[in-house]
Amino acid sequence: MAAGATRLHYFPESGNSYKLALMLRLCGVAFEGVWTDFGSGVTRTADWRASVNQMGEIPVLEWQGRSLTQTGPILLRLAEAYGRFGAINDDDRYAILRWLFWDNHKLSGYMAVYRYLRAFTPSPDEHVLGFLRKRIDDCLRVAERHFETRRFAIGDAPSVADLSMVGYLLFPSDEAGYDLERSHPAVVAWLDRVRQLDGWQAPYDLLPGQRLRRYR
Ligand SMILES: N[C@@H](CCC(=O)N[C@@H](CS)C(=O)NCC(=O)O)C(=O)O
Repeated sequence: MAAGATRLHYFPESGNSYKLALMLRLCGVAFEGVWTDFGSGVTRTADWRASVNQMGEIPVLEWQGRSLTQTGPILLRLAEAYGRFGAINDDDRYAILRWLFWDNHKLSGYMAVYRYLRAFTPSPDEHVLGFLRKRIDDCLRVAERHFETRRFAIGDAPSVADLSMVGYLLFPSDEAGYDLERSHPAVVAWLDRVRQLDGWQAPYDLLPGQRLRRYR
């Protein structure tokens, strides 16, 4: 294995960071967290973009001497490297990619923006929140149907697709304001199965440090 510490650039509220932290934790890989002052806008500065991530996004994973961004391909790479939560055949590979793309575009994509605006900004536009909420409702409907008949995203075994899709659903429910217990029992049962994976930890336990100001 190439030299170099495993370091995760994160902020505690980042569900995308949680996806990688959870994967590393479940694979038994120790990592150093690099708390990033997202709230102050550091990821928007030209300096940070030039030196850490040209895309201006958290998370960034320093791993085996490389600097990696975008959780989807990172999760696939870690799965390959550690032999956990990956595909065992071409159909699985396709299924994992299918749900990773869906999650990035839809479930996590909308949930991340909605929760951030709702809980961590002082005066979010109610029309924007309403639009996002409708999109999330539809995503959760898709997930609910899916988990009525499956234990995990692509079948009986957990994969990186699950670790991506749970990214924003395991934070305290008052942040996004969804009472999934009441509205989405199959999603909750799936989240419980993920919680039971050996080594599982909740987001704020895995990603400690100074928090963003809460407005709601
Ligand atoms: N598709 C990216 C999403 C990363 C992302 O959107 N990260 C958020 C924080 S959790 C961010 O840095 N947003 C800044 C922005 O969109 O300007 C991934 O999977 O890594």
